[in-house]
This record gives sequence, C-alpha cells and structure tokens, in this order.
Amino acid sequence: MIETLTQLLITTTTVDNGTFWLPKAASTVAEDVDFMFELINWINYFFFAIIVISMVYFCIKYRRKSPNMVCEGPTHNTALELTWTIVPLILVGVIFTVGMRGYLDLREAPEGSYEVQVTGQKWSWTFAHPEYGATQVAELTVPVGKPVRLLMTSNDVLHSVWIPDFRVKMDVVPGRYTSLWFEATKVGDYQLKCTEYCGKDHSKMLATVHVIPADEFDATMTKLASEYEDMSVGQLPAYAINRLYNRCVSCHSLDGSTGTGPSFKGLWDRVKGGDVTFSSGEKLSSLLGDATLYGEPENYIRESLLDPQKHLVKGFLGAMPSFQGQLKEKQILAIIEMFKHLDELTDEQGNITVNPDGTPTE
Ligand code: HEC
Ligand SMILES: [Cu+2]
Repeated sequence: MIETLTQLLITTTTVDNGTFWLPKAASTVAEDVDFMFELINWINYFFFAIIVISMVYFCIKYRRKSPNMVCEGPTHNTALELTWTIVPLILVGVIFTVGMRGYLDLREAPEGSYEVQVTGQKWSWTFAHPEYGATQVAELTVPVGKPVRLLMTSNDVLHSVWIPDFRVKMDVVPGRYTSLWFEATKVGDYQLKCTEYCGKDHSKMLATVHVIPADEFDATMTKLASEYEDMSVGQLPAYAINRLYNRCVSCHSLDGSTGTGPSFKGLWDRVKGGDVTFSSGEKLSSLLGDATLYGEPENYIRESLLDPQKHLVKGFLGAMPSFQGQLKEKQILAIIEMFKHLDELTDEQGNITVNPDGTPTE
C-alpha cells in the first residue's frame, strides 16, 4: 500500500526505468514532455489536497448544529474571487508557455537529421532508408545520439506512429506526408506501435526500433542494403517478398485482386504459359521460345522491371515506373524467384507467411 503510494509520487523517469505513470525515457524530447507531465500532475496533487481538506473541514465547521439553525447565505468576496481567477490564469499561462516550447521543439526537426521514409499499410510498417537504398519492414534501425526524421505516409487508411519511450506520436495519413523526429539517447530496442484504430489487425501493427551505436550504423545499413549478395538462390524468395515487394505493393496485390497493375498471384504460371495479352493485341506466347524476343519467360519479367513501357499488359495503363538502376541483378533474380514460389510465401488471402530469413510468421 505504502509502496504503491510512493510509486504514484515518484515522477522522474530514466532510460532504464519508467514510473507508475510513464514508460522509460529514451529520447532527448522526453525530458521536456515528462517535465510538463510532472508539473501538471503535481498541480493536480496540490489542488486535490487543498480542495479535499478544506471541503472536509468546512463540512464539519459549517454543519447544521441544531435542527432550527438558520444563517445568512454567502454573498460576494472580492479577494477570494480575484484569487481563484488570477492563480489559475498564471498556472495556465505557465503550462502554455512551457508546453508550447516543447511542442515547437517536437515539430521542427533539426537541420541535417537522418531521414527515413515510413509507409503505413494495413497492417505493417515499412521503413525506407534512401541514403543506403535499404528497406526494413516492421523494424527500424537508427543511430543513437543523432536526430532522425521520419517522413510518413499511408497506402490505405489513417494510421499513427507512436514510440512511447521516445514520447513522440504522429498521424500517418493517406495522400499526404506528415513527419516526426527524435534523437534516441540510449542503445536498445524500443517498441513502435500504430495508435490509430485501423481495422482488424490494428493491434498487430507493431515494429521494433533498434537504436544502435552511431559508429556501427553505416556498416549495418550498408550490410542491410546488400544482404541479398550473400544469399543462396533458395533464400531469395523470402527476402524478396519481405524486402522488395513493398516497392510494388501499392499497385500489385498478392490475393488476385486487380489494382493499378495486375495481381502477382498466378503471375508466374501466366508468364510461363505465355498467357499475357499486350495492349497491341500481341500475345506473350509468340515471344517465348527459341529465336524470339524473350526466349526464356524470365526475360519478360526482367524487361517488365527495367523497361515496363515496352509491352503493356492489355487493360492497364503504363503506370509502372522503371526500376532501372534501382534493382541490382541479384534483386531482379530474387523477384523472379519470388514469383515462382509465391504459393509458399503467401496464404489464400495473400498474406505474407514467411519472415525475411525464411522462417514462418506466426
Ligand atoms: C505505380 C504502380 C506500379 C508499381 C509501384 C509497380 N508496378 Fe508493376 N505494373 C504496373 C502496371 C500498371 C502494370 C501493367 C502495365 C505494364 O505492363 O506495364 C505492371 C506490370 C508489371 C508486370 C507484368 C505483369 C504481367 O501480368 O504481365 C510485372 C512482372 C511487374 N509489373 C512487376 C513489378 C514489380 C516486381 C514491382 C516492384 C518492384 C512493380 N511491378 C511495381 C504498375 C506498377
Ligand atoms: Cu494502423
């Protein structure tokens, strides 16, 4: 009991410990946010105490002492009225000033922040590092002690990024960008969650923020960007569906539904069988086999990625961007392998069922 009560009063958070009220504090803005919280909390304790104590005291002091007791009702008390106007005004003024300072600090990312592009989508987070050409899903690696700016958008509905230990939170909105920034103060893993109810699996829309030493960051990201280099062909499909498919997801589904582009479901069978009709009326089957344009069907996929306008699939516009220079040869191979093994990577509803390392997702 006593322990719980003292717990309620301990207000200083640290990186290793949270308090009864707040999770641990692991970013530079946490101090300001926590100070604000503590200030308001203590104002509450203080007024709770004087209000309850005087209420009890007045109840006793001014109680009806005999059944016939009559007294004059209260009228004005200028001093009292001024006090209960001016004191709260000052308090609210202080809260506003301190809060506004912290808020402005939270809104403006420092010059030269490391930028990450975040995409929310039912029900996962994708983090792209343009500086390294690396993409992470459900994981975000950042350096300690460096400001990081997240530039965020959504592919479908409203989501919201919340990293409780960093005290930052911002809505993620389809059709526009929002941003937030933080500077982590301690190496470790922190949870990021979606905090805008976004449908069935909202509660599973989680990611882990890995804060690593700043001098390891460059090597880690470079390795991540080229992790496929050391993979065997058998490992490529799981890599591709987790690390590369997020660049296609806005236009290509895995569940057979038509989007801006044709679904990837059954794509390999269609391509292998030459069963694709182009907008010119030509059939892919006439371009497959010896002494034809493509020869092997794999070449058609390769060309779809590098020169998508050359042969448009009938019924679609030339909306696909070229991935020339953006995908390395081995990544193109990984995508082709992904198409060939799509059945083993997804379930009937088109949900991805393997992790990047090939283990099944739960
Ligand atoms: C902005 C939308 C968009 C994105 C992003 C996109 N594509 Fe496409 N893609 C299309 C459209 C539209 C078509 C159909 C027209 C055409 O053939 O270019 C298409 C066609 C294709 C085809 C031929 C499909 C068939 O049925 O013959 C392949 C293969 C393909 N895309 C692969 C990819 C891959 C792999 C990615 C991600 C690395 C990707 N696309 C990203 C819009 C997109
Ligand atoms: Cu969400």
